[in-house]
Amino acid sequence: MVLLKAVCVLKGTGEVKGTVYFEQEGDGTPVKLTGSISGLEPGDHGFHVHAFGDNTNGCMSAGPHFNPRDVTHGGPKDTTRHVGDLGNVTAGADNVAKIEMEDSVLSLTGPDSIIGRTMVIHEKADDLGRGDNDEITPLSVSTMSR
Ligand SMILES: [Cu+2]
Ligand SMILES: [Zn+2]
Repeated sequence: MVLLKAVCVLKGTGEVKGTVYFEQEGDGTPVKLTGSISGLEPGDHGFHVHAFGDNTNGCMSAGPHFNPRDVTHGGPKDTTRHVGDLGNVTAGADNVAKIEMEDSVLSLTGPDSIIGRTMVIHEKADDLGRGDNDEITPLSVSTMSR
């Protein structure tokens, strides 16, 4: 099986920047995400894949969360969630969020592929569908590539 790889270089407003690497052993296997994002306020920040690769105008052009099955928003561990729902990343006192997660819903291949879509890191935390904070200010929107 060929190891699939992708990378997203995040360049945000102000100081926010980072790199996220994606690896997957093939269709139907979990995707490993590693990397880090710096320049963040300490605390939780919403982290999603949005539907379109157009990052020219923030979430206006990147569209809603990538949601090929047309279901409701959730957290990464919920059975009902958008494919693009990765929940939150947490920045420490050094303003850096280390990314080390595995996700079995999104993919680098097939109908749930996130390649060519947009990764968004938000100013505020994602309430994972349990509250009413809907779309939150993006700090960085960057297109994923192989
Ligand atoms: Cu988002
Ligand atoms: Zn969502």
